[in-house]
Amino acid sequence: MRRWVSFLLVLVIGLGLVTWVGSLLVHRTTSAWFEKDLSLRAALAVRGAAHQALVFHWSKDQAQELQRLLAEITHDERIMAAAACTSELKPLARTKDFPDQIDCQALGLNVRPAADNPASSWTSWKGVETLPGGRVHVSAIPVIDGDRALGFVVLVQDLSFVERREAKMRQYLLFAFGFLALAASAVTIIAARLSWRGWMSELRTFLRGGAPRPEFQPILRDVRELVDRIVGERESDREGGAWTPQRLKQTLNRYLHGERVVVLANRKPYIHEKSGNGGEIAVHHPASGLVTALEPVMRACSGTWIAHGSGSADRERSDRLGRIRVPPGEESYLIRRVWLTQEEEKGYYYGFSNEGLWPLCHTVHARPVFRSEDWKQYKAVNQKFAEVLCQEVEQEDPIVLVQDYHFALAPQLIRERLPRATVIMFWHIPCPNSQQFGICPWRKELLEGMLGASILGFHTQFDCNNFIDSVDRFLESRIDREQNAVVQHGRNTLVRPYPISLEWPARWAKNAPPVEQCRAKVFRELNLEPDTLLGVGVDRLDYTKGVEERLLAVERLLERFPVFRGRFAFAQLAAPSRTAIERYRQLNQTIERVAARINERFGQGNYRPVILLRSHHEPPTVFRYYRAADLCYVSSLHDGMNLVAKEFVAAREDERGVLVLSQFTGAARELTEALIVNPYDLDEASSALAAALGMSIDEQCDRMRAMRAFVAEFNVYRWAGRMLVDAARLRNRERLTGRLRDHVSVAAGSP
Ligand code: ADQ
Repeated sequence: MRRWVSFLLVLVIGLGLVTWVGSLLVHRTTSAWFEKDLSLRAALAVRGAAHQALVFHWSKDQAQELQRLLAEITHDERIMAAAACTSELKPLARTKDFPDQIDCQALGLNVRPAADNPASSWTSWKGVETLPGGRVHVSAIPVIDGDRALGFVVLVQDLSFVERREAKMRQYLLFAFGFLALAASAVTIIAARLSWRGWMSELRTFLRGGAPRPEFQPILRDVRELVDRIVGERESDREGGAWTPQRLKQTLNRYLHGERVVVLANRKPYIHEKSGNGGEIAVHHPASGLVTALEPVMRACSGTWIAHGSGSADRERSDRLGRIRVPPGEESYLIRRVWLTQEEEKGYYYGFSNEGLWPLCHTVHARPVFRSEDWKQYKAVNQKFAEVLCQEVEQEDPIVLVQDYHFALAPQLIRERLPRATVIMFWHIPCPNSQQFGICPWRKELLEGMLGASILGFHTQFDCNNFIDSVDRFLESRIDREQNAVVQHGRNTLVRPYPISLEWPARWAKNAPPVEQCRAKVFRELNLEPDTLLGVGVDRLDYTKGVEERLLAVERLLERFPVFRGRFAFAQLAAPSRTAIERYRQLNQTIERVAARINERFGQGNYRPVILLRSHHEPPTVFRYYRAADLCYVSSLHDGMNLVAKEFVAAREDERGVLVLSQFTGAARELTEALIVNPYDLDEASSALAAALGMSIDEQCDRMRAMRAFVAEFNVYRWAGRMLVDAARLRNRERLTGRLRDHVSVAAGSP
């Protein structure tokens, strides 16, 4: 509709302009024509048939006869009046209605250059005069008898007919232009309709398998990709219903013949730590989104998880090769721990990974630090892990899942040792744009390392596009935009979005006590009044998670809405993280300072608005807090996905509680029923907190139900299943191509 209105507007303006210019031109041209025409008529009237008689009566000074002659001349319908003036510029005769304003003296000066000039120098004169009755055309024509000038005749002609004719012509012109413009528009619309139809039928032909025209290639590629993806997803979902551990196992059996999966990650799901003085050994589950997502997948798939043995009791609890079966009591898969020296850990983990790549990939205005010593360790550790992985696999073409930015070089290193391996690399954090990526001095090596993978997964299409742009900018390779793949050294790497999620139902929610009990226990632990409204935040203490902004939003809420003072408390579960890095230590202090200030401003008696619980909490505790809360605020400044948001949703079987979620998380694209905020905008964030605290139970239920349905369907088994099915298709294709290549070389070698 808007397009039509704009089209009509442009049409009308264009038409107006053309008409205006046209009528100006018409006016000028027709005026010139008509004036010329009138002058000729006047000359003809005086010099034609009446000329002899004029000269005769003039020379005899017969004024009455002259008047009769002049009256005869005015019989011409356009000549209104006529007069005769002597050579001394005096009136001699005139018709009845000759206007008084026109006098012989004034006109004569134009006709007779000087009093004593010869007759040959007398000239005709013409002009337009404006009289009370309208504009008239005046001609003064000399009357010459041999070499004697007798005087001149003045003819006054009506100009109104010129204006009438001009107006008529303007009307015709307008009509003609209007008609032309409408005809042109109609032709354009018909042409556009026809080409749209042609385009659609081309598209249909192509989608049914026909050959596309080259100019349609780019759009057809997008359409085909979208259709393929939707159809693929629908089919695989329809085939097996909901994604469960059983279905993931079946998928592995069906597509990958039950092959074992090998995971390479920095973290592992079970860390053995010696506790305090007693020296007892406890098992910890690390605060890590990667582990949260991948552990249920490994329980479903079996296989080996290779990771850094970072726990103080990891060696004691592993065999000679660093292996241990987990989960305790279930023992469905194997963890292989890799031992790193302090120097390696410092350079590879704290240095290059977390002071270099982590800030490089997150747009949070933290400066990345790149040291060549760290890079050396990063390369060496990637090499070490790749070697361990090759020891762990039992066949030439294993399925390997390389996890995250700690191992950007590993896919290539694995490929060099096991050329037939199917390597899936998943990047858990955002992928920066090419400009930002270009900051890294070893950008080419990183990209080449990642391209060793067969499939490269990111959370969103946006991240995939950023990666492909960086490859395009920094490497000599071919981008196959139709397949969303990078082709290098004759090998394809598919670049695909696989938004990560949680196991469903979440194990920790399933095993948790009822919501009321959780709430009661948390309220007891925190010493809260029964009518307190409770908010929670759960994070590793990392500057990308926006914990400081979150506390400031709580402060702003209490400033703007005094009704919540004394009633609203915010519990922040903050697991210390990467404390060997200065930036993280600073963050710890800042959070402590801000929390103390807010508590001083708004606290009274036992009431503290901010409750900082700065330690690692095991999943049952984390889930207890989710279930006890009225709201959960996730305020990341930039986050690949953010599983805390999904965990909160998974924890709320009672369909209560409100999620306030930063727009800068991958999760915000999926959990659209959350209250989505810009965490930098404290007014907006505090308004959302207030809205969450005042939200009706019905609305809470509606929103929570929709989000739970989404996370249930798009769970982590689906995430892994889709990647593994894509990997299986790729393996199959590669096997067939390999077989074909073997046939060709055998045939070429045969006599
Ligand atoms: P993370 O940065 O670790 O993950 P996130 O996805 O939010 O972030 O996962 C954090 C996990 O740690 C959650 O399971 C949470 O329960 C747990 N956790 C947080 N604080 C805790 C605490 N104080 N005590 C105990 N446990 C705590 C990275 C990316 C994310 C991406 C994941 C998965 O940065 O964007 O979602 O990988 O791909």
